[in-house]
Amino acid sequence: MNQKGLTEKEVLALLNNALQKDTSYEKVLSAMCTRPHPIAVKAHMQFIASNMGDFGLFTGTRELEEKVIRMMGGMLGDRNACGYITTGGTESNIQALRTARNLSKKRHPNVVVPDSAHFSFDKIANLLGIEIRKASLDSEFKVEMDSVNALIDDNTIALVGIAGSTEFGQVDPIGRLAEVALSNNLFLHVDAAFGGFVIPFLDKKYDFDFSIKGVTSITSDPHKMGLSTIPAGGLLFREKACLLPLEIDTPYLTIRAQHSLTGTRSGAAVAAAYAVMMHLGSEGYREIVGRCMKMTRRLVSGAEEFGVEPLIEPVMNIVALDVPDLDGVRKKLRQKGWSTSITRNPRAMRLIIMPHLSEEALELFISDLGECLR
Ligand code: 0PR
Repeated sequence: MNQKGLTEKEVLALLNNALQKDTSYEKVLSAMCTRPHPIAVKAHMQFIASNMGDFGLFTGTRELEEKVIRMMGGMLGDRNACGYITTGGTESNIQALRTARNLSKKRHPNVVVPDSAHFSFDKIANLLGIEIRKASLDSEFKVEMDSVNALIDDNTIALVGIAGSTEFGQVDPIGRLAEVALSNNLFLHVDAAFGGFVIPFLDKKYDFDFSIKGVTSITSDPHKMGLSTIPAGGLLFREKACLLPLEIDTPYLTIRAQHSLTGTRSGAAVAAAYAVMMHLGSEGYREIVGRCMKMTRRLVSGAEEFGVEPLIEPVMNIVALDVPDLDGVRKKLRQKGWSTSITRNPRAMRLIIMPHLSEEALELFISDLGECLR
């Protein structure tokens, strides 16, 4: 650190230099985050000093958190669900399975997840000492129930289903997972980190939430399709009792106990999530999701004109394109400024049509893709 501080102008110039090196979202088709809604940014700034790690001091922000959880519960099939605003999908998944583990008291616990599960579950294996068993997928990249059943044994404590898988945007058969969970007395966690703010607003209906008996907990992230600021994840439980195994005593705080994984945590993210949800309402989200889906269909039809097919008909605003010479084409697209991603198995080009993408940018991408394929 310098002994003498710089002027505000000098510091802001340094920040600007750094920002120039960051990728602006215009040509990003690889991210599940997006530019936050302007009202979320305003709310974030307004609540920048509020710490939910000691929410006895910030009772107003705490009320907002309760309201966000109630709104999210309403979106996810149970107005009475409880939970809290986490730092994102990773923390929510960790905490859900930490609850499952603490409730079960098994000495060598295992959890059955779909092979399409996000890498946060590999972190969970390492952190929580839980064996993660990966069930195979069917031809549409949904988890295969025979494989799930074959992996369950006496040490299984939970099943995981994904509603909006990271690579394919696919929704697992949550209803069938719930039947198996109920008959084996297992915890069922649904990872809707991405899908939580998409599926409720699609024209086609998918059963994936608390309206299915047997779903114990859900991850759904305001900082993805919720258009809130980072870091805002959501963890919801059907039963209040599920929060208890996460609690530790906090004798020197203004609150008696804390159930979050982090200590100090952002009240700004809570206010941002509240503001954008109140401002958009379900009509606003439906419009945004509708636009993303329309653009997703346009991308598929554009790619098909070049003879490139999607691996599955997109369920949500995520497309996996079966592009020949994948690495070569992605490299050429990169040179044109496009950021794309991949699916692992099978390898394909993974594209996410987030709200930051304009119609003009999409048309440019389609024509650049055509050029790079030639
Ligand atoms: N569950 C699912 C289904 C996810 O897709 C993700 C993240 C998570 C959990 C973990 O969420 P957090 O990253 O909030 O902890 N999926 C994206 C991914 O890893 C996240 C992402 C976001 C990636 C922005 C890139 C990016 O630029 O691919």
